[in-house]
Amino acid sequence: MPDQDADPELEARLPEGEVFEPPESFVEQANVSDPDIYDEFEQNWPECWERAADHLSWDEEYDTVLDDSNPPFYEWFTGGELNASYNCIDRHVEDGRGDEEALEWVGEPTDETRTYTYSELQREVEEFAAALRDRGVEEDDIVTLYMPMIPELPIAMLACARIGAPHSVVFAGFSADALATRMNSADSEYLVTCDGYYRRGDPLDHLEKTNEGLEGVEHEVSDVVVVDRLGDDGFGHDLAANQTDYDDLVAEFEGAEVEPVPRDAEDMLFLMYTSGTTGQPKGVKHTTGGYLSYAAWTSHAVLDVKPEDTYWCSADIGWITGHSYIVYGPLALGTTSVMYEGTPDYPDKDRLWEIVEEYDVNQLYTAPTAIRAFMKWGKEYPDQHDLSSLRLLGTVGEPINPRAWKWYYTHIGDEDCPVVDTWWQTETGGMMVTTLPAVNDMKPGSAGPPLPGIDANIVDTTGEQVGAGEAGYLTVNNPWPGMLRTLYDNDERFIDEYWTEYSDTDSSDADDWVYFPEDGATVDEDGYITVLGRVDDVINVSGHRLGTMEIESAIVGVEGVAEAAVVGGDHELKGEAVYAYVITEDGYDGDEDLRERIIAGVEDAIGPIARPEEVVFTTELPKTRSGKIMRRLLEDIANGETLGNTSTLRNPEVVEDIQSKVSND
Ligand code: 6R9
Repeated sequence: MPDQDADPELEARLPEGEVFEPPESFVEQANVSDPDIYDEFEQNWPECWERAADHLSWDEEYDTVLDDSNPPFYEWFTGGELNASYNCIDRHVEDGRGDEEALEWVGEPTDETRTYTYSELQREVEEFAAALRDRGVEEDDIVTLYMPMIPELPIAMLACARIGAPHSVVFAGFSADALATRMNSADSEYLVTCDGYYRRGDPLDHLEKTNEGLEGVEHEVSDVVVVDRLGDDGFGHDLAANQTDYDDLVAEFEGAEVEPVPRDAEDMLFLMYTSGTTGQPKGVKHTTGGYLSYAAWTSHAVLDVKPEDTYWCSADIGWITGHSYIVYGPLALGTTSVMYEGTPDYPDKDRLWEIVEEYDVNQLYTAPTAIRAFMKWGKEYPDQHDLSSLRLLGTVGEPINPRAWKWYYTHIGDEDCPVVDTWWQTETGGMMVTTLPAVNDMKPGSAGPPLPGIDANIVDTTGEQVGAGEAGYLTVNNPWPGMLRTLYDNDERFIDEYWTEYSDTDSSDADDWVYFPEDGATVDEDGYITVLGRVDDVINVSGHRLGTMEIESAIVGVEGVAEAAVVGGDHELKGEAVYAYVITEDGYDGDEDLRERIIAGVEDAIGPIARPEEVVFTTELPKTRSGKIMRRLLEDIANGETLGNTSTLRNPEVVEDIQSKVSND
C-alpha cells in the first residue's frame, strides 16, 4: 500500500500553512460570490434571514422573522405556514420539472440502481402518505424510521412530512436496544423498517434486530411497515400481526392523492437523537420553517447546489448530515441527489469514483474518515476514473488534518475544486462555520469564518474572546433559523446542555444568551476558526458521535465488570477510537472471554460503531483525590503520550501498570 507520508512531491507542492484561492472558473458561476454578503447580513440582522426563507414556497407568509422574546426558546418565521414535502417535490413538478431526476439511488450490488424523477417521487410519497394515514397516523404522531440507505427511507420521511407527522430516523447500524430507547423516549407507536440490506456483498438481517428492539418498547406499537429489500436473499421471517409488507400496503393506494398539510413554521419536522454527556440520548427537535430554510440556504450558498446539478453526499441518512444534505436541502432546491447504499470499498476501492464518473457528479460531500481511507488506499483508485464533472468538494463530521485536505484537493479535485470544511452539529441543523467557496480563501485544516449571519466566537472560561492562536471554546451568540428548538419533552435539559455555560439564565434579554456547542477551537488573525474537537464526554469515531457514558453503562452491564472508564484515543483512520479501561468484579478474570462479552455488550447496547478498539483490564482507575476519574490521563495513555503531572492523583502507582498494558501500535 502506498504511504502518503512518502509522497514528497505532494508535500512540497502544497506546504503547510499555504492558502488557496477559490478557482476562477468556480467563482464565475457560483451562487454566492459577492464578499459584501457578510456585511449585508450583519447590518440587516435578523431580517437577513428572509434570504433563507425565500428559498421556500410558503402557504401563508410569516409575520415575524425572529421572535426572541423568550430566550433560549427562539421562534423563526412565526405566523408562516408551509409543507416540507410540497417544497421538496410538488413545486418542482408544478414548475414543469417533473421529468427531471430527484433521486439517483445506487444499490450496493453493482447491477442495481433506481432513478426517481420528481413526478415519480411525488407519486411514491403520496401513496405512502395515504398508507400511513390509513394505518392511523395522524398529524403530530411521531413515526420511527429504522432503515438503511434505501429509497423508501427518504420516501417515508417525505410522506411523514406531507401529513404533518414528525419522523424520528434511527440509524440502521444502531442496535435493537438503541431502537427501543428512542421509540420509548418519543412515545412512537409507528415504525417503518425493512427485512435487511447488503453489506460488502452479504445480506444482513435487519428485521430480526427490529423485532428484538420492539420487545423493549414499553407501549403498544400499533403498526410496523416492512420494506422487502432483499427479495430472494431474504431471511424468510413471517410478519407479525401488526406488521405489513410495504409493497402490499402501497399497492392498495395506487394513484392516491394526498394534499400536503400546511404546517406552522414552528411545527416539528423531525426528531433526531444524538449523544450527549449523560447516558440518555437527546431528542433534538427541528422545525418546519426554520430548519428547511436553513438547509436550503446553506445548500445553495456553501454547496453551490443548482437545480441542474447532480449532487452527492455520501453520508447515511440516519445522521443529521443525510437529513439536511441528502434529503431536505438538495430536494428543496430541486437538484438531483445521489444516494448510495453500500461501502466505499465494495466491490473495490474505486466504487465512489466509479459512481462520480457514471453520474457526472458535480459536488461531493463526505467525511474526513473516508478521505483518510482513500488516502491509505492510494491515488491509483481515483486515477482510474474521469472525475472532471466535479466542481466542489466538501467535508463534515470531524476536524480534517491538512494532509488529508490536500490529498482530497489534489487527487479528487484536481486542484480545481474549492473544498469546504463545514463545522456544524445535529443541533445546529445546518452548516455554521465554513468558507463560502467563491468568496474566501481556503486554509487546509481550518474550517473558516462563521457563515454570514452567524456570530461565532472563541472564548475562555469566563466568556472573554481569546487572542489569535490561543485555544478556547466555540460559542454562538445569535440565534439562527436552523437551530434546535428544544430537546424532546425536556426543556430543562435543553437549557442545561447548551445554555448554562455562558448565558445569564435569569435574563429575558436574548443578548444575554449564548449557545455552547461543547467544542474547543482556535481562531487566527483572519477570523478563521480551527475546531479542535469535543470538550465534553463525547467522542467522535469516524465522524459518529458517541457518548462515553453510554458506552460505559453498556460495559458495566456485562457480568463480571465492576467499573469502566471509556475515552477516545487517536486513530489513523477513524479519527478517534474507543478505549475501555475495565475493573473486573471479584472472582472474574480479565480474560479473552470477558473481553469478548464486553465487546458484544457494547454492540448490543449501541451498535458495532461503538465497539472498543482496546479493552484494558486494570485493578484500579487513576482518580483525583476527590474521586473523579482522570480521563485526560487515560487519553494520554491510549495515545502513548508522555504523561503530565500525576501528583494530584490519589493512586499514582496505578498509571504505570495501566501504561504497560496498552499496546499503542
Ligand atoms: C454534522 C455533524 C457534531 C460534532 C461537532 C464537532 C464535530 C463536525 C466538523 C467537526 C471539526 C468539522 N464536527 N464537523 N469538527 N471540523 N468540519 O457531524 O453532526 O454528528 O452532531 O457531530 O462533530 O465536534 O460538535 P454531529
